[in-house]
Amino acid sequence: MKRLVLALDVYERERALEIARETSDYLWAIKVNWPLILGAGLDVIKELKETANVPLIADLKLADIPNTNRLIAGKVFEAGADYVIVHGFTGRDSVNAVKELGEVIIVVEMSHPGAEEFIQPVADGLIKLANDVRPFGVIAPATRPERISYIRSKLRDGIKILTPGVGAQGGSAKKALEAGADYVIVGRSIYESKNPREKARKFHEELMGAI
Ligand code: FNU
Repeated sequence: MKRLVLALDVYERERALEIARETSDYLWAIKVNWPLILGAGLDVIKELKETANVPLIADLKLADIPNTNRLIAGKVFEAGADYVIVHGFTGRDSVNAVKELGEVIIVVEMSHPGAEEFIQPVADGLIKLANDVRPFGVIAPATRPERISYIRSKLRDGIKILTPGVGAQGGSAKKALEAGADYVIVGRSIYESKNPREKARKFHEELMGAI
């Protein structure tokens, strides 16, 4: 089973397609975020899917009123995204507006230091929201594996945990998986390396050996 998600945060279409082609053997999915969508346009989603033949996650972290979330998500699913990442703090109507159109992943706790300021204190409420809404998955921080374990202990069975923060942000892929994550998201450690394919292979093997 593949558990690696490539966070493809480059601006250029050609570079994105090349890295996707090189690494796809080791990926469960590719995640695109605003940098690539703004740099290469929404059509890059379909091109990446054709090139890499893996699911595509659109990390837009939608955080708007239901109508605006729906308008944005509609375009992104239509462009070929299989999953859209949404913030949960806007409330269940905003999240459900996206879920009516396709699979969602809800941010429960972010990986950067500032997440301790406002998001971590409300993580329990966001876990409850996820348990009610039943998304495909939630985001939890690889930078704090103990928080992955906590979130896993409260999360309804079947909801996946996807975890960013490995490598460049200091987290360990193996520890994140041992703590209860299902998929590990890695960006800079792969796409900034001299040999992205080899780096992706190493992460894949680390993840295969972890549990
Ligand atoms: P890398 N990301 C994150 N932390 O890093 N979606 C979160 O809490 C979160 C995210 C994304 O550090 C980030 O935007 F909810 O280069 C980037 O696309 O490995 C990727 O995960 C991490 O990239």
